[in-house]
Amino acid sequence: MKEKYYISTAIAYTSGKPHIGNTYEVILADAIARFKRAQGYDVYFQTGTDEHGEKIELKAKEAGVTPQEYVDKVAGTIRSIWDKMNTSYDRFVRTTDKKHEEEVQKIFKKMYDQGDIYLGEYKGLYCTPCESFWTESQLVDGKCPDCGREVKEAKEEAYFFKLSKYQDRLVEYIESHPDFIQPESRKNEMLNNFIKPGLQDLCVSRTSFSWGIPVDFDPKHVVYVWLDALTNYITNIGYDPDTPTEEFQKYWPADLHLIGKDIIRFHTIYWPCFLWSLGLDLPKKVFGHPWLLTNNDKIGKSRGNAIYADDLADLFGVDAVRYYVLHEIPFANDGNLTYELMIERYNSDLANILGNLVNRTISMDKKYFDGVVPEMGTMEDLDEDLKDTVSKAITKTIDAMENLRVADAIDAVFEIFRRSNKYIDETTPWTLAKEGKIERLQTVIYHLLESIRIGAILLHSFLPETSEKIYQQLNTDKTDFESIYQFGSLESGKAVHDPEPLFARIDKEKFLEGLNQ
Ligand code: ME8
Repeated sequence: MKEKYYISTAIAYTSGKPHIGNTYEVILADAIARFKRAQGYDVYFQTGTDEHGEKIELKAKEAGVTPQEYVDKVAGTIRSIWDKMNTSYDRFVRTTDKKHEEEVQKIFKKMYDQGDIYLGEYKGLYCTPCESFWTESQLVDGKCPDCGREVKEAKEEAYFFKLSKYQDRLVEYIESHPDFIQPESRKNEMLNNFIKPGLQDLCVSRTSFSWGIPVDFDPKHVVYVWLDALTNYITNIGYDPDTPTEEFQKYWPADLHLIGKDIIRFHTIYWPCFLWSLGLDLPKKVFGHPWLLTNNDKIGKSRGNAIYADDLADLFGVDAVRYYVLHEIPFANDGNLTYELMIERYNSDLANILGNLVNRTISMDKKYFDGVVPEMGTMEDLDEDLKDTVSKAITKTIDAMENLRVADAIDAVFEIFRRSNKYIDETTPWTLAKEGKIERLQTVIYHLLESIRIGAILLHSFLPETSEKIYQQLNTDKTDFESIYQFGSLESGKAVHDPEPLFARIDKEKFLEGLNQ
């Protein structure tokens, strides 16, 4: 029996086309999901769209279409971008799915019946874009602390969830489960800034607009969008308050909720309490990844500085975009994206270190051995050293992935390619050829080809298309993850295919000029 691994992303708002920051999250989840699959886990990877709320109702009105028409269109765009970026999700969920809506109504009723939800009146300051009520003291310069926009006074009859009831349990849980919130700094922020100062009961219904899931026993209310959205993690794997399915029993609790740093609060305060109210276990880990900035500025759909993944992919290729975002956003600090940086990384890492290595190696095998993969032969110190680098890189990559340090994992894989390039300089195959040291030349070429094969297998979760191209050029079937542990698995005697450049160098000046036209 394979061990299960349930990974989810946040579900994206269907208020507009997702920018490269939103898309980064799905690429990150995809890399983790692919890596786990390669390691033999039974992975379930869920993503999707968050489609209710006042903001979307307003957007639809502006566009002169019904909210459903509006979200259908945007959800389609979102899914097509996730697909274009080659993300291997198992299920794309939408909060307007009938089944989800029915389950949310049942969940709300269950919480009400057992006294965790009660009817009261809400007075507060409301930020429409964020769908959040704030107290005076939470505002920053009189504006919404999350997005910096105006808030408005709002008052309504509303249902409340008894968050306060769970405060002590939540503090105790977070303190006794140090891995629950990652990175660690976020855990302290949640405990000290939000939970310990006191949890107030949470308003979980709205009457001021109608684009939401109606409370079935009081239909002038719609369910608060965050209660609706958070439950996506269980309703879509077969949760039902009366009869949970086998799928649910198998996959819940989730192993990882991957979300951005701005919504950790919802996932580590509201969500645990909702789950406890339903008598369910908490997800094992919530990882609030840092943000991607463009030109060191926050990306905002309305700020006019949004860069989109599909546009970048058209310019640089899908894998180059995946490489950039996965590599440039470290574990706990924001990353930055500009066209200049993207071109620099592309040229230095993808074209030079990886592309050239593969190209040079395959070409040398063609030139010296008609493309036939030679025997490994007798190893010398330099070969042992290369093999050792490969084996250390494998361990480093796996450790980094275990700790969700994806940028470090990519660096570890690239150590193989860097070392291989150095190995070419050290062994100078062209001199061996000139001096007729054919056996030595065979060993060297074999070591290069084999290091590339192992590197490509490790790279597969991050740059799947590129890895496939490398497998194709090496003409090997030895691409299973287990085979990375057997240095020497590449089949001697078979012929490689023609070398094809993986990443053509970009002329920065010309490229930027072209962009500005
Ligand atoms: O928050 N860099 O949806 P969303 C990296 N519907 N990640 C970013 C980012 C950036 N610049 N900007 C946003 C929502 N994100 C809710 C989630 S889950 C039950 C409901 C991340 O479309 C953001 O943190 O605004 C979130 O995890 C995801 O993109 C979708 O954001």
